[in-house]
Amino acid sequence: MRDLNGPTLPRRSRRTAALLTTGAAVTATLLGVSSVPANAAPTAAAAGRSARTAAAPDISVANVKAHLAQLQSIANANGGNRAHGRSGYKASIDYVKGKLDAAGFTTTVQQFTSNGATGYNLIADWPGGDAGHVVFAGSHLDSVSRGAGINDNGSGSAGILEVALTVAKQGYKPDKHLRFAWWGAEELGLVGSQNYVRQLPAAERQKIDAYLNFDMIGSPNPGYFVYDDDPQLEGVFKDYFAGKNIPTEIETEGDGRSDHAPFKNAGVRVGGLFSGADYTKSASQAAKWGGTAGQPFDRCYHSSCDTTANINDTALDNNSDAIAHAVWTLSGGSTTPPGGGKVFESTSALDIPDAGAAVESPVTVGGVTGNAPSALKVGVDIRHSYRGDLVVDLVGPSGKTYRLKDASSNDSAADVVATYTVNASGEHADGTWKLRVQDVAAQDTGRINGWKLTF
Ligand code: DTR
Ligand code: ZN
Ligand code: ZN
Repeated sequence: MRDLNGPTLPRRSRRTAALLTTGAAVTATLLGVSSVPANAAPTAAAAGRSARTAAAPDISVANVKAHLAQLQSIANANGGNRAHGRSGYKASIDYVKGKLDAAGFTTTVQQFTSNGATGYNLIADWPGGDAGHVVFAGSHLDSVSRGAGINDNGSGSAGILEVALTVAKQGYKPDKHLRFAWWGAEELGLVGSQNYVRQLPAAERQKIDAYLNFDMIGSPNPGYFVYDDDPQLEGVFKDYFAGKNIPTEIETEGDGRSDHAPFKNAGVRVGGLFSGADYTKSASQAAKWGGTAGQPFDRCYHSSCDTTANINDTALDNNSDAIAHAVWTLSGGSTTPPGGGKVFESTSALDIPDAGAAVESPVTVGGVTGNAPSALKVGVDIRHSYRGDLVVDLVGPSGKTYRLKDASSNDSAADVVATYTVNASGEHADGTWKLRVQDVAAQDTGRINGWKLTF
């Protein structure tokens, strides 16, 4: 380790261990580099990586609330609501779709007509998994015309959106196929979900192992209600909450009152969560859940005060995490990275001009689903007589630059042979990545021997 307080030596004679630059998004470790055959093609991951069923990750309630803030802004900019047939609803669909498209989902917008207005369902499929077994999570995205509908049902919509985006960020590889949906015109009578189920061929319907519905999951005076339509699905949620010491009750007021009904009527197993609407919280419920007895679970139900202020963050957080638990548990997947550990590398040597312009060595990635992982490994092999002269960056397919190593005037050691870990989850994995190296000081020269990306 370089002695930070050591004597300042003349530049040429200093031989100090270097501190590799680490940053928030990048960490580095020094590793030997195995020799690689010239022009190696992308090599598959080491055979036999065992997939293991992964525990669900925590869902960021801050991210869920950020989606709610976006939906509130949309309502504010569109006459105060996000109702069927109004501009605020289509803007809501566009927002959710944009996030999912960027994360690598396959999205479909299904149109229908109700009350003389065009309605929209948004369906998002996570590529991969057994198409014969679908785990399906849905929420209605429309509000009533009286207000922004942040708890009813921005909360459910934002919760499943963040679960879906977390699937992508984690590079989750489910054994079963994952599908998510945001329904239109639920408030007009489950119109969007009924339209979807009605047009679904029986063979496709039979592939749905479970439909999970989330309509109001952040009520300000919350209860923890679990749908009791299917004992196994009810158990998945009840076990989760039991593990968190959160008591639950079965949901008794909802039969037929939300988008799970068309699926249930078509013979699909359904489950879901609910934090309560206009019914009143009893004293015994307040004793176990907190909140206010004698008051509705959501006093702003179907009212103009159903805004971002009408959310209980703890309920939103707990329910979003419970959704992730159910999705991961029911789909039985693994956390193998989206690329399955695939390596893409360049073994082309490239000279680095002394005190000159940056050079770039490209690597093209293909066949990796979704976005790059939050722990993308970048292995570099740079030979140079004074590595303190070098600035090293990774450039993603989007053009975004990730700093791997800064120049350092007192790092006189030779060569940069290291593996960096970069949070590149904002990038599509497929595309051309570049290693950019610049020599910013005179008198020493070197070259890029090669570099590689491991997904
Ligand atoms: N019908 C839903 C709200 C609602 C009322 N009771 C339940 C029970 C289960 C799910 C949802 C609901 C709406 O207004 O959107
Ligand atoms: Zn409603
Ligand atoms: Zn609702």
